[in-house]
Amino acid sequence: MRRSPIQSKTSSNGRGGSKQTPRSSFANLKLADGRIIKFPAVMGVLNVTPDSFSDGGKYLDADRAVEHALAMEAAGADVIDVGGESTRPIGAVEIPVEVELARVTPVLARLGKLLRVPISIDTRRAEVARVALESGAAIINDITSLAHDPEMAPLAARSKCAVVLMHMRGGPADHIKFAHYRDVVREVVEYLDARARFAVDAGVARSRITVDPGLGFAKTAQHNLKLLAALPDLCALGYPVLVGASRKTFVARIAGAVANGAGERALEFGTAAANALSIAAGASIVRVHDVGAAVAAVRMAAAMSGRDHRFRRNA
Ligand code: PMM
Repeated sequence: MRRSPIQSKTSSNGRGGSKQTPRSSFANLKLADGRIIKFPAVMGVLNVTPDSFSDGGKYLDADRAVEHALAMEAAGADVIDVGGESTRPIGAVEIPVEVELARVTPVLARLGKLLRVPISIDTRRAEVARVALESGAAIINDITSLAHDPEMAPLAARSKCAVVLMHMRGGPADHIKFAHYRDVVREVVEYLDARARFAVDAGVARSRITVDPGLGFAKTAQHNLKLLAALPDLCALGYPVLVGASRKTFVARIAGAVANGAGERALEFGTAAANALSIAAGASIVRVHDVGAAVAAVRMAAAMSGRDHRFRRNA
């Protein structure tokens, strides 16, 4: 019998008795084209936007975007996530689909031919996802968990692409208004469970689904910390878990970027700590801006938590 998400909460998070190290049972993600993303994996972020929170405006120019994607691949990224719509917590502007398409299409067309690693498209719009899949993208990363656009789930099912289902509330421009929960862990776990069932009912294979707590999306720093502490509960849903902590406001606040003026280093090291601990807690993918630092953190965390077969104690 399938365990309910909340049963698994008390059995796996250390508060309910079990002392077992939480460990993801997923070795990899098999893509429809035969490529394999080995876990734990690093997803490099390529925001082709003028206003994304951390890197807005840097890669709006297609040449610079392509160059950066290739640099992230060379630094060890396992997948490149291309997005054309900003979701910054305050001040994100909703853009027409034509604008999103105009940003990502030229970049995707070139990357489809140049990159060896798979491409994921960060969009909630089926039209953008369709164009990306035609250019060779293999993953749809939908921050609305296929809920925004009714055409998204059928497209994912038809194309046999992988999907990332992320928790959020509200839209990219106003999610911060919805950061109110009775029990954030329970509500996020139940939401992702329901969205994964929805995807499966729509024809997406279970083996192609990854779930994501959506750090910073309708969440305060406290909510993000609770979700990070409860990653084993998310893993217990039975899907690989993706964590996107990279350079987010809560990392800056907690790591001291705002208070002590050591901005950049606090963000870098705060992000690396969040990535390492997420992998040690069972996450399978981290979504990051600084790929080189993340690869090192993820490798170390994987070896220390017994997830790197080369360094198992009895190997
Ligand atoms: N965060 C952002 C955008 N897309 N997708 C997933 N799956 N998970 C995330 O945490 C996530 C995302 C916003 O961050 P950015 O503006 O730095 O890309």
